[in-house]
Amino acid sequence: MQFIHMADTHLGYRQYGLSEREDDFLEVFDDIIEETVKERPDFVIHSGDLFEYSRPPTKALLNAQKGILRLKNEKIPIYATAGNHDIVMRKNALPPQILYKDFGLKLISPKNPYYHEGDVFIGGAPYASKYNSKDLIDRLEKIEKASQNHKKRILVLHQGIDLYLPYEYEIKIGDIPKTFNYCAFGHIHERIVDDFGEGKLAYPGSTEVWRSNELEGYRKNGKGFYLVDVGGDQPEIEKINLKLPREFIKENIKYSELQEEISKINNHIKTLDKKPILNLTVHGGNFSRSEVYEKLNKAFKDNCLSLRPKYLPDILENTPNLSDMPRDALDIKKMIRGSLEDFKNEEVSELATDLYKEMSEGDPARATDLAKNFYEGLYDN
Ligand SMILES: [Mn+2]
Repeated sequence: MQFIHMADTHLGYRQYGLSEREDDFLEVFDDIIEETVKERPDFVIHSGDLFEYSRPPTKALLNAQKGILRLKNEKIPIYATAGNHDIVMRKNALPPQILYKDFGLKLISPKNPYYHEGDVFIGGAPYASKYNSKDLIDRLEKIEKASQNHKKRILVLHQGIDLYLPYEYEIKIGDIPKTFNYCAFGHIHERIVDDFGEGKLAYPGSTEVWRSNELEGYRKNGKGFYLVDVGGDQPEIEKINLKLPREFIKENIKYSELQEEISKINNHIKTLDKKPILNLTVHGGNFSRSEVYEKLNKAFKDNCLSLRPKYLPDILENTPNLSDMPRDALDIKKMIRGSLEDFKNEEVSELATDLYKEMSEGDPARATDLAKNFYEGLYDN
């Protein structure tokens, strides 16, 4: 009994506002579907964040439809639950996955919390925020009960766990039932496989580089999905890596070696099929940003998709180092929560911290989406 476990495909994400990046995410999804058809698993599990937005662009919807229809034609069932990106802060809102019901997708939702695939039990819930974790824990109890008489039991969730995300979790590891053979998680974009309870707990990670801070994990552990065999006593998990369509080049360059490094990178770019994304940090020496920018732009404007330079001249190195300060001293989220205390509305303070996160280090378009969804949710209720 084999299945494919994937998550966090984020279809419709237009990274850096580039349509090429939107296409990269779609291409990776196509590749996963191709691989799936080759592997011929008994079924597929998608643990949430199929889409980047709760109202995805048509192109992303069509791409997902094409893939899911392909699985249907190959008689490979797919089970999916909604992640925080698929359904944003709207109680009882329907995630876009529901569109594919007639194309064979089985949505794991509060209405249909579990299914049976042969003698395998597949149960779970959509993403719940930290403030709804009590509801989630109640749900988990019921799902665990329903699973009891099945030989093999799979739990599908899209949540951050305190063990892996000590600052941004929604659920504690102790609150997850321990009697499942395989806990198929989504949400954390790194790959994680751990022993847990009677079986394994796994995050397959995102399928593309969604934020540039995922690069290190990608280089170390690859990106892709898991092929899981639950036939034996313990699940066997095979990590399947994909070749991503586009390279990210991330380099730290000493100002004194700028010319040399530019020609090295240019030589490397000549070997690539697609224009890469360049994350370059120039450091050391006293240089002007505009001078360095001119040089980089001249060297790379025609052969890279996006040039994202950072500058760290020596002069900055004398200013106090923020990372030396105690973490609490600069906990902006805590400060936002503190200043919103009078509202006594945790959803408002969650909205504020999410907006802060997206607007400072994330995606302004997503911030707009969050705000829109929040207000529409208010009017709906
Ligand atoms: Mn995600």
